[in-house]
Amino acid sequence: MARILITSAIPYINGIKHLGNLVGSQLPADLYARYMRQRGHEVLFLCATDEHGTPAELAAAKTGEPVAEFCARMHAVQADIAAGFRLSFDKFGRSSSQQNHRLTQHFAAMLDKAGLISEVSEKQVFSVTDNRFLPDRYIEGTCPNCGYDKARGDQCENCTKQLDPTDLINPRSAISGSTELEVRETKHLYLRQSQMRGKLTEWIESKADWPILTTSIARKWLDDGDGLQDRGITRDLDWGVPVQKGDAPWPGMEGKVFYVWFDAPIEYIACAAEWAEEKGLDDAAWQRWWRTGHGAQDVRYVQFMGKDNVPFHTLSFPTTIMGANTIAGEDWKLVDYIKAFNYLNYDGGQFSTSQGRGIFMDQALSILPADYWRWWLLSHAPESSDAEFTWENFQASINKDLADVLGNFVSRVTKFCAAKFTTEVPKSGPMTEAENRLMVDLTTRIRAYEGFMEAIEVRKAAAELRAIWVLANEYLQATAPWTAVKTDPARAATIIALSLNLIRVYAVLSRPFIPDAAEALLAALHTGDDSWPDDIVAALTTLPQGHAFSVPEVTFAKITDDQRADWQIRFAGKRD
Ligand code: B3M
Ligand code: ZN
Repeated sequence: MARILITSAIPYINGIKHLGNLVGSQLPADLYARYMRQRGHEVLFLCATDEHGTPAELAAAKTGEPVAEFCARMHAVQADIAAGFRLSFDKFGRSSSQQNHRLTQHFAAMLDKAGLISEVSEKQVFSVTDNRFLPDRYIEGTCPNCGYDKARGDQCENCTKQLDPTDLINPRSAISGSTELEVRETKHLYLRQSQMRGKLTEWIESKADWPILTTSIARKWLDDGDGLQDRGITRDLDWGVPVQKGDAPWPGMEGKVFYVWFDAPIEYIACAAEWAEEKGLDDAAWQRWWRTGHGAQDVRYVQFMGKDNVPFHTLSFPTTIMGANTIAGEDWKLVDYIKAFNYLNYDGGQFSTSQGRGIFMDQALSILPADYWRWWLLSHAPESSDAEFTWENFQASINKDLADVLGNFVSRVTKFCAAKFTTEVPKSGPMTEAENRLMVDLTTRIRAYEGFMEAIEVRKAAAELRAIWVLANEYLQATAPWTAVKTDPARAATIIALSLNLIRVYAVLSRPFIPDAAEALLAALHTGDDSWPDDIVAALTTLPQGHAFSVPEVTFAKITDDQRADWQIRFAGKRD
């Protein structure tokens, strides 16, 4: 038994994620967590909301709520939707937690001790009326390029030109509208990532087994002269982790907070502490996952994320961890494997949160159960390249894989048994060539499935699972119990007894992908035996003769052309 720590990139608080976000981190992380738990490993699966930064402040300002209230409300909304998708987090934490405040301040102190932080003086826009420095996005004015009068200090939304606040004509504060702005000197902390180039390069080069997508992005930034620039890790915002050196104040940094990308990955650690607190456990309980001197030397730590998040996880966060470890002498766990994903596109374009384009998690659940989405998304995961969601493909995959292949097998076998025998597993007789071949094929494919799941080859695992389902239909086709029952009922009974057992095996194997359907099948079979089919012969005799079952309701309904057309129109435009 191994111990596996799994984290998914933590979603920003300021809105509901779309299906492209879901398939790029949380969903495959859940697949892996579920599989590893099922195989008897000890798993700690963590995710959280990413609650700091300008987007959170702006979103709260838009709804008129104090930012802390906005975050608390949106956290509950996101937690609810995550539960709806059956994401099996051991803890869904919050980057605004006290634990994260403390750890972020602690790491800053360690990095400072390690000489990896520098203080840099910068000129920045100060609003006299608001009595604060304004981040670029908080300054509005007229775009020098197109004349749009609501351009932001970082970019013009109208012509997309990237701007500096000082480019704006008639600049004003986005908070108060005041034009009483001055350019003042202010100090910020910078993380000296460039000092770690050697160590980071050596570390990435040692990861020969990582997905190419992950290492190629990391290498690109390491090789590029500017890629590993020192980064500002403080901001002039109210909402965030106050800049402190551990418990002590940081002179000159009063009123500033850490940059959201500095504290967000530290939340992976803080989340474990939140988990321990919720469970009433002590610090040792979470430190055994995170500190190599406290038990985490045996932990395998796997991260899941979209490709846009890779630089932060291969350069910045490792700088934080390595800095605290190798220079300041601590013992934090570095990631062992990073699984990154490409993008999922939507119907000829991109999913877009800012434009409300695509299907969002809450909308998805309002039209179909989680399993339908889980299956499609995971079986089309954007691993080796970007993937595309189309309604035609969605309809075709669901109807074929889930309804025709898996659902149809279940309903044929259970209904046939109820009609020709009883709702109990019939008596099994001698095996024939057909059964032997099925067992050999199942064994080969199940071992391949296990291999893909362990390697986190999501699409290949899904394809293998589908192939395993197909074997059952081929077996039924070849043995034709509906014919056999007329001449040789004992033979038909053998086929059906084996097939009923196969339904249990399928429920167990399919559970990481489609957990609700798997539960429903086990419930219909009146069994709590979810043991893994290590030995297929034994697995196919688990439900003995006389074991009662119920004919399940339709496991998967087909998506009709009318439904598809309706959804296609409904989700064509902008989300309101
Ligand atoms: N919140 C970006 C995102 O949601 C960011 C990830 C943080 S992971 C530490 O894609
Ligand atoms: Zn413009």
